[in-house]
Amino acid sequence: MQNHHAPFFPAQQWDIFCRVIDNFGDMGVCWRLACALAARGQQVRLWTDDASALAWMAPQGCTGVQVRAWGSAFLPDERPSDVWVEAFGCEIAPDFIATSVSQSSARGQKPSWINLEYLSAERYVERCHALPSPVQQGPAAGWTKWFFYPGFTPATGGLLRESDLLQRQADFDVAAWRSAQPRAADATSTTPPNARWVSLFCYEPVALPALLAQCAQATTATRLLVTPGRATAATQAIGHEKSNQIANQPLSGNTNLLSISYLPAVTQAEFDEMLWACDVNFVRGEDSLVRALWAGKPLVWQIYPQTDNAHHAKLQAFLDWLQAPVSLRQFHAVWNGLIDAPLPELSAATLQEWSDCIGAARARLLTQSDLLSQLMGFCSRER
Ligand code: TRH
Repeated sequence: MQNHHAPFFPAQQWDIFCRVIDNFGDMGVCWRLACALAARGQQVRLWTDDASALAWMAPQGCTGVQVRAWGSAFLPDERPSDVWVEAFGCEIAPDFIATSVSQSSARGQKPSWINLEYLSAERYVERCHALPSPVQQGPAAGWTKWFFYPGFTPATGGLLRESDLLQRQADFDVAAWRSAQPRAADATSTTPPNARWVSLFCYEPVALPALLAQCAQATTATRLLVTPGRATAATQAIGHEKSNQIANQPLSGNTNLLSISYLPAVTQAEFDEMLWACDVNFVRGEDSLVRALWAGKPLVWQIYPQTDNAHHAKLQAFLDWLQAPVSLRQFHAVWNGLIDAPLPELSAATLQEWSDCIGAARARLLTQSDLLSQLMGFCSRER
């Protein structure tokens, strides 16, 4: 069913191709894109070599989205593709291309072929967004792929932002969400009302022990919500005993100022709610960074590390776009291991400064067109 947000686009058949490298971001982005397309009345097949994360990310599935095994054949009488989205340079299976080429010559219409790239705030993104890339070899030789770069400025492909996101955020009840959380395993009493709620979704930041120590020693209590997988393993590796020792140090006359909850894996919608409910969000990779920007709270990003340290320039470009204050830059440099220095203190004044910065960045983004509107517009012009 076509919804009222995009009456201009006829229902089309989209094929999204996703190969999972590691972690959850490849599937996370592709699944959000697929569901957002379906919400605008489009039909989607999502071809993937590893759908396992969907068991917790989206156990409810999504009407209008079919998940298909990578390399599997079309079903009899299936609708041919109108748009291919090759996510993160994953290279569509040659058999799929060959079948589609013969279908499209019979039909007299080629699909639009989109190469959806990784998110970056670096300058090349504006230069390369929407450039053609002629296909030289294989059954689709002579066709054209189009680079589509997500990004943070109007000259890029934008960011995924569902049309009902702002309404859902406005309707969200932070107090109810917090009171529904089970008590932290190490808590001796309920979380004080003035506690700072902090979410932790990260890899293995070297500064994690420093963060735990800082939270334990602060004058404000911290309720730390640790996501499953690498963040939990990294936190637990620091050791319950050690973190309890840290937490029980009677600094400033306080004890037990840090309580830690280890969360189960939740759906993407519930993950977003956690970000809306917290005062500070530690996020990582690609998709959760975007979701933390929409949450509009102080955030700290652990960028996906690359072997050649290419992520350093990518991180700086993001902080430049963000117009990050010095304390936020310094915290990111330490958190991402770019420099070996003490972790700046998360004082109330510092967090206020970060909050102003992220709020302003979010406001800038909200004046720009979202990724899906741009992608659909691009494909309808290109066809
Ligand atoms: O998991 P990631 O580190 O993914 C990374 C990055 O995308 C990186 O850029 C890419 O190169 C690499 O994968 C291969 O972080 P990201 O991108 O934030 O993806 C996490 C997804 O998992 C996101 O969609 C949110 C979702 N999620 C849930 O839905 N529920 C949960 O409980 C948790 C912890 C995450």
